[in-house]
Amino acid sequence: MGRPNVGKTLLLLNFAAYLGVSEVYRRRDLHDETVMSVDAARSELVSRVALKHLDGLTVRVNGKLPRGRALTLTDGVGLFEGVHPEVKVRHAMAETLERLFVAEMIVHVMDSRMASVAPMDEQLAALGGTLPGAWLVVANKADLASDAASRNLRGHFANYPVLTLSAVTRRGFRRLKDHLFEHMERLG
Ligand SMILES: Nc1nc2c(ncn2[C@@H]2O[C@H](COP(=O)(O)OP(=O)(O)OP(=O)(O)O)[C@@H](O)[C@H]2O)c(=O)[nH]1
Ligand SMILES: [Mg+2]
Repeated sequence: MGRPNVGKTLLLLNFAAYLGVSEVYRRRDLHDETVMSVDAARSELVSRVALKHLDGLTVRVNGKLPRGRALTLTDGVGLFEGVHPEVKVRHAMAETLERLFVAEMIVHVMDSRMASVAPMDEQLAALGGTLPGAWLVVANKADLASDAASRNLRGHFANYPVLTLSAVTRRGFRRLKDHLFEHMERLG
């Protein structure tokens, strides 16, 4: 999860492909889940326009996973301060926030280029520290950021593991996978 436009959807889809997954599940509402290819999802759901889609997106990973566990990865809608005028956006935000309390791990995605940390990110990370699921901060878009900017973010969230990566170049995906799998081993 994370604020709009930080690259959550592209990260989910490219990481799914990296794990060998070729299909994802798109849920428009409770009764309508469709299967689509990772490529189709990338062209339809990744956008420079923030909050362009509010659909749920789920990746199910099968295969060689630690302790024979199943792995389900889900996308979140962009979170922001204030009350959005559209009911659909408010519902999607509430659903995303609800997952904070049930997920076994949260990946909190930020844009490495941020000059300062947004209040929404501060609030999410503070809440994350109190929840049972493990919290991982991902500093995305590293291909566009200076090393100093990435270091700044790591310094700011010194109490959390911070992975600097790029959803576009896939730099850092190996470390993301290792982190996830080690967490699955710990969960048993
Ligand atoms: N250069 C670069 N661009 C990226 C990266 N990750 C995402 N983008 C671009 O950033 C834009 C937003 O990506 P999305 O994946 O749609 O972002 P999101 O966080 O899902 O946005 P919302 O769903 O609106 O909250 C798109 O134009 C992506 O191509 C990255 O690591 N590097
Ligand atoms: Mg998205």
